[in-house]
Amino acid sequence: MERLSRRRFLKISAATFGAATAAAHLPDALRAAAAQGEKGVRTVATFCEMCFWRCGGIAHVRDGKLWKFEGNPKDPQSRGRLCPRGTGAVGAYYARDRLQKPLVRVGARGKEQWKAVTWDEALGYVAERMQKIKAEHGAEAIAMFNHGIGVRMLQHVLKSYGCTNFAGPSFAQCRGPRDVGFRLTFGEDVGSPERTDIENARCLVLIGSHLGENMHNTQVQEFSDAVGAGATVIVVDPRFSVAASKAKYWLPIRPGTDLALLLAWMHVIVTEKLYDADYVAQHGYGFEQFAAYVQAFTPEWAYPETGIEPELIRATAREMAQHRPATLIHPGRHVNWYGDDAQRSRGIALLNALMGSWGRKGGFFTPASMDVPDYPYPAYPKPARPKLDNPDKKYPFAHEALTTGIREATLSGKPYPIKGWFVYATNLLHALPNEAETIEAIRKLDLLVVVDVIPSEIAGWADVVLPESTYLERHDELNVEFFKHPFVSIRQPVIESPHDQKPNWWIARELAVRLGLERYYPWKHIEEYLENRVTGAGLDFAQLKKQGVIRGARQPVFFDEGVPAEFPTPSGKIEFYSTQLQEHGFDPIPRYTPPDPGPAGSFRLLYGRAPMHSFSRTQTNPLLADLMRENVVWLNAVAARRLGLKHGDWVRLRNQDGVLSNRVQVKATERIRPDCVYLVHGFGHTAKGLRRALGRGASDAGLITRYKVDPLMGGTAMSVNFVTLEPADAPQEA
Ligand SMILES: Nc1nc2c(c(=O)[nH]1)N[C@H]1C(S)=C(S)[C@@H](COP(=O)(O)OP(=O)(O)OC[C@H]3O[C@@H](n4cnc5c(=O)[nH]c(N)nc54)[C@H](O)[C@@H]3O)O[C@H]1N2
Ligand SMILES: Nc1nc2c(c(=O)[nH]1)N[C@H]1C(S)=C(S)[C@@H](COP(=O)(O)OP(=O)(O)OC[C@H]3O[C@@H](n4cnc5c(=O)[nH]c(N)nc54)[C@H](O)[C@@H]3O)O[C@H]1N2
Ligand code: SF4
Ligand SMILES: [Mo]
Repeated sequence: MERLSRRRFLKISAATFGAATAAAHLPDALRAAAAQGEKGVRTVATFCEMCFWRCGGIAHVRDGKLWKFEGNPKDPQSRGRLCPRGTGAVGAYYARDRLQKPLVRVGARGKEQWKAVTWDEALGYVAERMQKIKAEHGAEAIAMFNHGIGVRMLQHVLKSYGCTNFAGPSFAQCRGPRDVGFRLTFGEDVGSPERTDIENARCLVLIGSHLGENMHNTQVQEFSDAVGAGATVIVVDPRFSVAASKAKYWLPIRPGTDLALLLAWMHVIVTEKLYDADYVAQHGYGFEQFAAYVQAFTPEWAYPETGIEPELIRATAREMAQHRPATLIHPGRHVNWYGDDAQRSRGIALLNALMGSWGRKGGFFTPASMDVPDYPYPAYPKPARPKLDNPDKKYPFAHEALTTGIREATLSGKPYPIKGWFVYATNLLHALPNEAETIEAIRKLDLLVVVDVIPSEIAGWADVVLPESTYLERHDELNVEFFKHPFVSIRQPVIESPHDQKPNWWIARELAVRLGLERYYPWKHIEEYLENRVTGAGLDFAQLKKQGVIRGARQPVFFDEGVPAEFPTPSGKIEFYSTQLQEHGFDPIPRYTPPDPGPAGSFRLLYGRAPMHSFSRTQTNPLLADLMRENVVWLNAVAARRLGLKHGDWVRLRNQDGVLSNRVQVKATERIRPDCVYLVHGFGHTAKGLRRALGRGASDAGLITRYKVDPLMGGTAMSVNFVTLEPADAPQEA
């Protein structure tokens, strides 16, 4: 789950409105509307879940049929506009490849042979298996993998049951290293949504962050505002990304050498005294050691590493300094690349510190949230054993649970056995590196339950598959976001589920009843839960349901506006030199290690996003598949010629361990360096039920058999795989 943990927030009390009205339960209203043969247009305000940004939108139903989903102008994240994926919401509802009924496995695991059962049978079976695992191994032996806001409700039942091992790929496979690097430096995370003030930046530096392909909505809109206002954009990427096409400088860096560039930039800025000296003097700790350390890393030193000309390094460093403090070196989000990722992120944090951009307009703001009380649940039982994803704090700076740590423990049975996995909204076979390891871990289980909306690869390995209603068909936990503008938003059903799908809260509650945990459910319908929280905050529940979002008053978010400049690090300052790292035997100031060049004649495999798809979840969405049916492999045009390949030729990729991909077309282009190739993530599906996507494109995940683990925080770096290209036959035309 993309949540913030220990960040300082400006909590505000919401304005008090009139007493809330008891609401009609929308599902009943929907059923009534449908039964009467609904006519005309009806709208419902809710929020998107095509990714984790949670944009507010307005769904339109016309003559009883789901028609369209548009941005909600009241919502500060969507600002009235959705990204291409968000507008594809309707396709998630109409997709023919949806899970329709609960399924229980009949064949061998992974064979995708099922018996359709009733919810009562499915949940009864799950409850019985859970009780058995608890009796034999303890409740901690059931772990949960999860992603997205929907999981809160299922976590509640599992925590009530005594489970303690919960993890999502958003930490060890996504933003973890970045949040650790920034925490070590400023004492706080970057968070999600990121606390970046892109709209006011005068100079924006994007290191791999491919905004425009990475479609996180507010960031893309702010990026376009900043470009429109004449901000200088500097893009560092081995590939000429969409963002690079808007940039004044494109630095086509040799993959894996960004820390060398960062050190050289800091060298220029320190030796030419271009940094914000007052800010550094007032807030910095260990600057002298840092300044002495960066002396060695001249642009000439960095040149053979990065391939970036020394004069270009100098020019870009000076350009950054010219616009400070409104110079934002974007921290990125998916940063699990090479294994030194937390230290590279720390390098980015330090460069921002030199610019004085933390806490400043055009840099990083301090997010604010509405003060919405939790639901007054009874206390959870105390787990008998501690979490096992990071035993003995092997990764001392991991501040969230590690998915891959749970996988490892499942494989080894240590420090205690894990016998059950509950998987909610994460396709582990595409999300975790090394599929074979995941499958081996699954083989050790007594129970694998998957809650999904489509028959994904991970669902294919389940013992029980529970079909969830898509987000336009359900309520969810409230979205109390930490953002530049404090707000609360609500998800509510727009239309009934087309088959026997159920929402997460219903599944969780029904499971609780079967586990004898009713006492943890003082409410019967989620609206009671939501109303309790919303009215507890002094907000009008009816108004929230009508508008979809309630905004609080804008609060100070910058130091200049009165936010105290506090840094919850051990020194209470911005740590140019980290004694914490030193005490744990790590480099107190980031050290560069050159990346492994890989086998001769092979290309480093890089991957990223396409604007119209989210991970591995949207390829069966008819609307989004129409925009991009399969991925292609980006290959440098000169390298292609050398290999005798033309644009449009079909190839398969073979990785260093012999794994062969599905066939994919070559995109021969000058827009990528000759030492790497690039795939959009999420394609190359193998699950039989994903008829629209099956066998289309190549899976980056399948080729990521190797990964490097970040020693600070346990993140799994995945850009350490190499491929060669083999000619393949073109597919037969249908
Ligand atoms: N459309 C769409 N948007 C999304 C998502 C989605 O699924 N679909 N997912 C969202 C999520 S959860 C995340 S985490 C973000 C991820 O998006 P980002 O954080 O922006 O990016 P990454 O996926 O880390 O990086 C991909 C880019 O890094 C470049 N790159 C690869 N190796 C290197 C290198 O060594 N150095 C440098 N400087 N660049 C390199 C690639 O060429 C590519 O342009 O996207 C978010 N936005
Ligand atoms: N090889 C490779 N691995 C990666 C990445 C990469 O770029 N390449 N990116 C990494 C990053 S940044 C991230 S954040 C993670 C993302 O990892 P995941 O969040 O696991 O992403 P998805 O592949 O979209 O898998 C989501 C699953 O949830 C299901 N789902 C979608 N909506 C719902 C819903 O409403 N309810 C339920 N119950 N299920 C739903 C989808 O059908 C799908 O099976 O992956 C990481 N791993
Ligand atoms: S960024 Fe796009 S997909 Fe993500 S929540 Fe917003 S509209 Fe939906
Ligand atoms: Mo991510």
